[in-house]
Amino acid sequence: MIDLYYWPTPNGKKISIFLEETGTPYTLKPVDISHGDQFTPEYLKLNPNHRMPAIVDTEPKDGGAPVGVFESGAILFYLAEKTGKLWPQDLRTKYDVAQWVIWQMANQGPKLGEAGHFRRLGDREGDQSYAVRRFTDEANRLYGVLNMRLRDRRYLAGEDFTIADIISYPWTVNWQAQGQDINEFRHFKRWFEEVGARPGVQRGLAVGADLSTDQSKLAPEEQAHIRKILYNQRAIHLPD
Ligand SMILES: N[C@@H](CCC(=O)N[C@@H](CS)C(=O)NCC(=O)O)C(=O)O
Repeated sequence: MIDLYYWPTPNGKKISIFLEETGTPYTLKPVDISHGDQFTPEYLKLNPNHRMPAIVDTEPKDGGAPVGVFESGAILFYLAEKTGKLWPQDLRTKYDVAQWVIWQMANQGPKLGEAGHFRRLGDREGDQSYAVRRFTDEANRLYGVLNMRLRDRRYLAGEDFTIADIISYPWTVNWQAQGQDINEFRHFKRWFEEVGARPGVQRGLAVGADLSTDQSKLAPEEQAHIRKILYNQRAIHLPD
C-alpha cells in the first residue's frame, strides 16, 4: 500500500493523478503546509527538505522494509517502476520521458512557482515589478517550450501518455494566474485540453479539494500568519 503525504497543490496533484490514472491503491495523509505540518520531526525524517509530496511504500517490490521517497519526480519514477505503468522502458522512450520529467522539476515547476508567488505578493514587500516581469517572461518562455515540443507529437514523449505529461500538467492549470494566454500556444492548448479531459486526471486533481481553504477569504491576521510560515523560511539548525 502507498501512503501519500499530500496537500492539494500542483506538486501534490502530480502524484494523486498518477495514482488515480493507474488505479493504484493509496491512503491519503494530509500535510497542511499552511499550518507547518511539513516541519514536524516525524515528517522531516521522511522529507528533510520539508516540502510535500512524499510517499511511503509499505509493500515494496523487494519484500523489505517500507520505502520512503520525496521529490515528486523521484516519486513518479518509483511508482511507474513499481506498477510497470506510464513509463515505457525501451531505451529511447525511457530517456525521452526522463528528460521531460527532469525538465519539469528543474524549470517549469520552480519558475512557474516564482511567477505565481511574485504576482500574488502585490506591493506588500515593496516594488516587485522586476521580479514579476522576470518570472512572467520565464513562464511565457516555458509555455513556448511545451508548445514547440507538442507541435509534432500527441504527448510529451510521443504517442503515449506518460509520467512526463502527468508531471507537467498540474502546473499549467493556473495559466491565467501566471499571466499567460494559452491561445498563444495552440499545440500546447490541444494537449492541455486532451489531458484535462481524462477521467483519471480529473479525479487526481480533485483529491483533497475539501482540505484547503481559499486563503483570500481568511481574516487578514490569519493570512499574515500563513505568509509567515510559508514566506520566511531559513535553515533549520541542528540541536546542540
Ligand atoms: N521539488 C519539490 C517541490 C515540492 C514543493 O515545493 N511543495 C510545496 C507545495 S507545492 C510545499 O510543500 N511547500 C511548503 C513550504 O513552502 O513550506 C517536489 O517536486 O516535490
